[in-house]
Amino acid sequence: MHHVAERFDLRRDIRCDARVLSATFDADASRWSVRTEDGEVVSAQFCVLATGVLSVAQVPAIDGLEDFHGEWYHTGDWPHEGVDVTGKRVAVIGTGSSGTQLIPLVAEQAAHLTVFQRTPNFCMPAQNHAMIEKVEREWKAEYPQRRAFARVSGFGHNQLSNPQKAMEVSAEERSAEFELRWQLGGLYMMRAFSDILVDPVANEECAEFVRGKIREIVRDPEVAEKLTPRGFHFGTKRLCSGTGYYETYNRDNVTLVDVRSAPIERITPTGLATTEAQYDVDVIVFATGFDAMTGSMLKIDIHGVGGQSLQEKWAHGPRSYLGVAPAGFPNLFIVAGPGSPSVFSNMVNSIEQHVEWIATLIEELSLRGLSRAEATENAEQQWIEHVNEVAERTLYPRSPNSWFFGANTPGKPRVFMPYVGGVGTYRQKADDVAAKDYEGFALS
Ligand code: NA7
Repeated sequence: MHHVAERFDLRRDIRCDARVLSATFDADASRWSVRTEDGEVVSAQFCVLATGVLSVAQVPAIDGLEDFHGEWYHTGDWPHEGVDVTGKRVAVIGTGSSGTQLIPLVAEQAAHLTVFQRTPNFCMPAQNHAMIEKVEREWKAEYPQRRAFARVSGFGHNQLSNPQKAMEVSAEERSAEFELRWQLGGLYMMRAFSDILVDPVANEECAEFVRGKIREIVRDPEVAEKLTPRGFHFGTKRLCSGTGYYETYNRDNVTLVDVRSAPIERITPTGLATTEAQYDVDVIVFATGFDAMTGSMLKIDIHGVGGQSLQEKWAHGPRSYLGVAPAGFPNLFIVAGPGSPSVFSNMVNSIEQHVEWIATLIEELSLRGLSRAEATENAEQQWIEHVNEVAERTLYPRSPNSWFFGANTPGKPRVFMPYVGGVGTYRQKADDVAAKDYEGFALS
């Protein structure tokens, strides 16, 4: 980043430590007025919200935290220095991606680790290891092809999808494919068969394979059972990927507490109290996730045409054309937000696509001597319907208890937010819009 900033002389255009409080559109001047916490006001023709989709850390409202005598942290707001849990009694709340990656490392250092689990999720082995020189050479030699493939792929990366359907092949072949994907690690399992996220029978086969792995790895059958995900489809809560996650529960210094059956009642000066027991700890780590996808944007007071606020417009869920441009908010663009592949893809790829697409639109306006682009209500509505229609073809709507739906944030409307039609398909649709003279936008 430093290299790029120097090389392209970008520093003069960057303000650091500038928290934006509001952005207001002035319809007469066709400009955005952006105000920072320091009171500075910047006038801009365009405003691009690149505020991130998993950037607003959420600490659950559990009574008593202010009275806790120990240290506490949120995984999404981790201090760069100064955290050392060596020899301490640690509580980790949450077993999503952050929890499953953090827990094995904390267990190695802590005197004792108590994990407070509400919903067990599926955790794949990350299979991280030191880079093998030959592999690195091969990958680098193929960078252009790999990048080109990723751009048109379903999820924006190079993980090959198996085109077969799960129940088309024999039980042995199915098992071999699942085993191969387990060995490859990370999120490869999602692409073991083409219908894993569509056919409940295929999905259950995959889920059962992973449940078998948990039973194999975790020595205490009761603990294994507690760790076993049930009641939602495999992959419909964001799949986790960690190193030695299930193995960690074989350690003597790790205890798993099921807070679904005995919820956390309060935080006490010395630890946590569930409805069943008190757990004294020195450190509490909240691995409890984020106000996902919309949180960072709705924290800014954004007003478009006629003074309408984004909060009002999105009161029942986020709305925008292509996930990029909310109608009623001219010259405002969103990078990798709801209604686009976003968290449902390799984020880097999706961010690049949006940045290039938005930059091209801005350039096009300037070349034509125009000053304003605004999505029409009609185009926005049709896009929302398309996003929902595509989601309906998958198993996601059947398991709405995830942050994809905003289910982890109290009071948030339950709407499935990402576009699951595929990264390549999305890119094509966005390019078609541009090729058809920005169909669905009013340019003026
Ligand atoms: P996630 O995936 O939202 O996981 C948060 C975890 O914290 C999850 O297990 C939650 O259980 C749990 N949680 C949240 N609130 C509570 C309370 N009040 N009590 C007990 N447990 C709670 O966040 P991550 O940071 O792990 O990952 C975010 C994304 O980053 C991830 O999906 C990847 O895309 C990368 P729940 O499942 O809600 O019952």
